[in-house]
Amino acid sequence: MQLTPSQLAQFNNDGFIILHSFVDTEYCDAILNVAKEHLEELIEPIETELGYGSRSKLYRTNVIDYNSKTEEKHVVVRRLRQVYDRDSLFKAWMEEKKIRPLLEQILNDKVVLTTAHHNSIMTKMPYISSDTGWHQDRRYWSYSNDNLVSVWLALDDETDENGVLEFIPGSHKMDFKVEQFDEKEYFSNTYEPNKKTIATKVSKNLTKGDVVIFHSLLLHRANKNSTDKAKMSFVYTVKGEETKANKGTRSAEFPEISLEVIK
Ligand SMILES: O=C(O)CCC(=O)C(=O)O
Repeated sequence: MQLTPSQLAQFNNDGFIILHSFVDTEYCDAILNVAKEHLEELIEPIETELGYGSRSKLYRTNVIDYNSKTEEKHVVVRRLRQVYDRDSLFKAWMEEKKIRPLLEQILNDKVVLTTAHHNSIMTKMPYISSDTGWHQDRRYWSYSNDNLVSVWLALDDETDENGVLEFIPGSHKMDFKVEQFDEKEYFSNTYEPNKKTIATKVSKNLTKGDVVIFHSLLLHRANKNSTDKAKMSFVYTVKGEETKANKGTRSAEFPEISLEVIK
């Protein structure tokens, strides 16, 4: 399976592409079942809702032995981290061959899994989760260039009510100034000059099994979850082989997995 020239042009133009019904329901359910066990047992490393919102830029860039233990008594999980090593099912999805040719096309390079950053099951718990502000995934990562994309799998339907993803098409190619971002590098929605850009956002409802591939510089956000059921999504990041993690940063402290070329 390959992207058509017009799909590839769409990715290059918009910074994201949605592959509808890419993964079947049974596979999503199997991943969900394992993820739910890890959530019930609170298997570390876990990032909590509090940790997700309150950590400094320095922490997010440098700390590698993160876990939730010291943070709070009643843990509200925001993501299960380091999922590649948690279960063969998670590993299998991250190494799935069907998506590889598309990633090769998009990266125009050999595909390498990064386990340092998005290597997670994102969870948005009912009612108590927060909005996710406008951000670029790349902001806390440290690489020689920006040729990285995140692969988002909707393990269940994602709607306005439970935390729909929103994107600003083309923002991966825009030049931004430091003052357009707040101290945690969220793209400020109160800064007047940003409002015109934010007005171009698109909201993308997802159905269980849909996959979104998006550029590491693409501005995106998500609503909080106002339903009584957790929103769960699997997200991992790949880079081109030519893209190198900068030494001495978190990006360089976790293994990378080079994936065999599949045409
Ligand atoms: O809140 C969400 O579901 C989106 C999370 C996200 O984009 C991120 O953590 O990078």
